[in-house]
Amino acid sequence: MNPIDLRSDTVSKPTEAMRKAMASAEVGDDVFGDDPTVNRLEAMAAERVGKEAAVFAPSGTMANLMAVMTHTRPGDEILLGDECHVFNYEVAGSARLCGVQAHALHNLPDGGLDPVELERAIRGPNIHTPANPLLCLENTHNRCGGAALPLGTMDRLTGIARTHGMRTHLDGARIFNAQAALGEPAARIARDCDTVSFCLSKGLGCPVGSLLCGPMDFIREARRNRKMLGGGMRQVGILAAAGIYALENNVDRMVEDHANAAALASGLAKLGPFAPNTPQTNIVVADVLKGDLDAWLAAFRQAGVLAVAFGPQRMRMVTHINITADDVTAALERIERSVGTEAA
Ligand code: TLP
Repeated sequence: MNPIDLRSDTVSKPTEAMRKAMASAEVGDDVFGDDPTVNRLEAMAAERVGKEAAVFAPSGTMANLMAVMTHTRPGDEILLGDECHVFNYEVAGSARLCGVQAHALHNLPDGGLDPVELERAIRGPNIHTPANPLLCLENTHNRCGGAALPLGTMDRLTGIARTHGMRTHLDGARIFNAQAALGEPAARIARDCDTVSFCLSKGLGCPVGSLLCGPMDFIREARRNRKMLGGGMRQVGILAAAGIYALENNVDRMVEDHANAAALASGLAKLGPFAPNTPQTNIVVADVLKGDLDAWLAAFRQAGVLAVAFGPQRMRMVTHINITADDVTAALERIERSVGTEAA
């Protein structure tokens, strides 16, 4: 029995058509700026999110790190949500490699921040305090169950940052899921963010890669920082070709992943031991009401469904390009059987 892999949208495998595009990619040494396919992807990415320029990065983690490094100086303090990826899952790279302190504000369940709390956190000029050059937001918000932050929230928070002379970086790892959920173009969602990163290797279905997008001079500096971090890649058009293919073919289909996540959550809710969110996008998080999380994850695995722990009594399941509506039905049947066994 093939496991139905819902651990993340990062697990998706490139389709035949994507592999063909990769195999026939024209390449060159990208550190010299010579890779025509990378150049095309970067131009396309910048255009899709409404920014002047873009730089290809090996991962979302490095794209965010390059953003923080380029926006700040050692000793600065960045403001972000306490549930965001930069704060929780990037091995404190911004502290270690950029020398910045993170001030984490309480994330609201919709992925946003309380504007009053944000205003209060921004420090005025004082001989004792660090400077606050940067606010980081995340849309869609992974740990907030794939919440798509509405435009009103984006505009309000970026407006506060701007008023205080701060810049905003958007971790838009899944910004095209936000686009699909909100019915607003990614460029509008990121409009008032100075920079935005997004991942090719999640809902877009590519094997590797992320883009950091922003003003031309910022991206020039970010490219230097990428080199310093060891992220200067050579004949990487082979990966950029996957990104171009995905931006052309895999964006509009994301609504299917969202419908599949909704079906998965409503099926799970009927089984009893789990309290799932009502997913807006492709991420289902479910609280375990009965029994032990690790025992459930093991039982799911045994039944042929892969999920991950996402908190002490919380699991996460993510739909993606390799998961069909039939897979969701099959996953629910398998889970239902394991619930029966656990109950017995
Ligand atoms: N998220 C991964 C894990 O690291 C948790 C996942 O399975 O969801 N920003 C956001 C919002 C992300 O969710 C991720 C990956 C990243 C950045 C980092 O991307 P990569 O994995 O390419 O470094």
